[in-house]
Amino acid sequence: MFKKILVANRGEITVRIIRACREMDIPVVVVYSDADRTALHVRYADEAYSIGPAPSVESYLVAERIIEVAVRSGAEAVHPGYGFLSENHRFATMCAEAGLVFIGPSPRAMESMGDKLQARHAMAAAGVPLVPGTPELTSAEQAHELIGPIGYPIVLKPSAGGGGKGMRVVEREEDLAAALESARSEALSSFGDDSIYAERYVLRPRHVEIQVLADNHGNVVHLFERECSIQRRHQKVVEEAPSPFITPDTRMAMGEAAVRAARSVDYAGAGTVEFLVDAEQRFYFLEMNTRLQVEHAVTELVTGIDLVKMQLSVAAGERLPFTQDDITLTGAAVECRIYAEDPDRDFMPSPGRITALRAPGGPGVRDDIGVYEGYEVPLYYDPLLSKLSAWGRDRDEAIGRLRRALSEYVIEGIKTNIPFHQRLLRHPDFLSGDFDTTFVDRRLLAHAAACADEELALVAAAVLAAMHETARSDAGDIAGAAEAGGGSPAWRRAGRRAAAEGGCGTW
Ligand code: MV4
Repeated sequence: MFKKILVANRGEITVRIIRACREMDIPVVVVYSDADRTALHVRYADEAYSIGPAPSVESYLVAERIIEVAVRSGAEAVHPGYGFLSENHRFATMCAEAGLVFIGPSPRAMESMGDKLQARHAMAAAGVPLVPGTPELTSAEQAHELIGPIGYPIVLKPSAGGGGKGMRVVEREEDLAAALESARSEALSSFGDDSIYAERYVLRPRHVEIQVLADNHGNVVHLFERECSIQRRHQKVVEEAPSPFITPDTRMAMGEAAVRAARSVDYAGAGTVEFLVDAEQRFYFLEMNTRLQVEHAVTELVTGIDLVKMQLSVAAGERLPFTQDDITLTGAAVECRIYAEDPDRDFMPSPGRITALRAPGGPGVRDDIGVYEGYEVPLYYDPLLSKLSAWGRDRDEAIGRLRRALSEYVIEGIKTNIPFHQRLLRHPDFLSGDFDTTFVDRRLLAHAAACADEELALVAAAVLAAMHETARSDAGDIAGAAEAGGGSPAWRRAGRRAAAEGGCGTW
């Protein structure tokens, strides 16, 4: 096993990786930017080195500087975490050239999955189901011809993209040429690559992803699925395992497809194969993430397998210690991402000092936190504070524990999205498992906005009623009337209506 490793990341994921290393007696080196001198990952590490100014392009994204620290500190391997350099095949190559093991798949596997057209090609050859789509679109005429047999709506995607960036839905043929033009120029400026392709647009899909794990001896297994449909503007907020939607047959078929996908690119390490699943449980390959994911904890909770330890041991050349038949799914786990953002202000980031902090505990609760009391959350990075997960014998127990844990969580000094989670975890459609990727924006937040409007209307009506009464009774100020108005007909009617309509304020 490695004698020392470097983690090229920050925040809660770096803390998570350090925990695995501690359990394996591996000393850990970390790097930090000027904004992260006092960060938790720096405090947890055995050694820490400054790598530059706060903006990540000048610190966490500077491959040369990170590799230099790794070599200088005597680390043998580099764990990239997620984000930053984690899916950059050039960084993986540079590590190898510096004599460091990159804890992840080969640069070739990363490159072929990083280019979405290349990935679709490889998946088709491996017999993994794909959404009907086109090769690269090179002109409007050729695009019209290729899309004809697929039919509308379609979605244009940049081949160099991923995670929904630069996607464009085209509803009608007459909009194609303009959409293609703008997709191309956005792709060029975002990714330095203007290749675009089209897929049939799947309506109200679920996002279900399969965790895979492979060693360098040809062994590939899957660790079942994570349901990730609870997301807002392409940002996941709640993930769970198993999916409440898919059947055991679909689960098995998706697991096998994911293993074929990984095998076809000689994958090694931990990876995730993302699928869209339609209402009829047909599933289609979307993309493969060649890194450890934010939401890996729910898989760990239902399988009992420590994914980070597995990453380290396969990177060190060891064989997987289990076969597919040894892997079982026990109970259910749900995770919510706790962000420093203000749900009342369109989820704007809410950086600042954490003046009080008490994390929950108790049966079935896991808190992967990256901050501490007194810490100042910087505005330069993703504002993820913690991932709170709960395990239960079944989904209801997991959700009950998560709600209970959220109610224990105290974070003061900054705004967090905890109130959003509390509302979500009581929503009837979430509880019944009846949701798709459009649920948060279309149902949950739309409903909350309507409630806010309704509440405002009720308050306005009540104030008007109170003013009216004040004027009539000549009994003093509005506040007095409003207070007395506990008994006034207008106030009572407003209150009764709000209660009877039930939708608002019940979750
Ligand atoms: C799609 C799709 C519908 N049809 N592709 C968004 C993220 C990126 N990985 C792919 N995405 C989508 N691709 C076809 N052919 C709908 C989405 C999509 C989505 C996917 C997963 C999770 C959330 C989503 C939210 C909106 C759209």
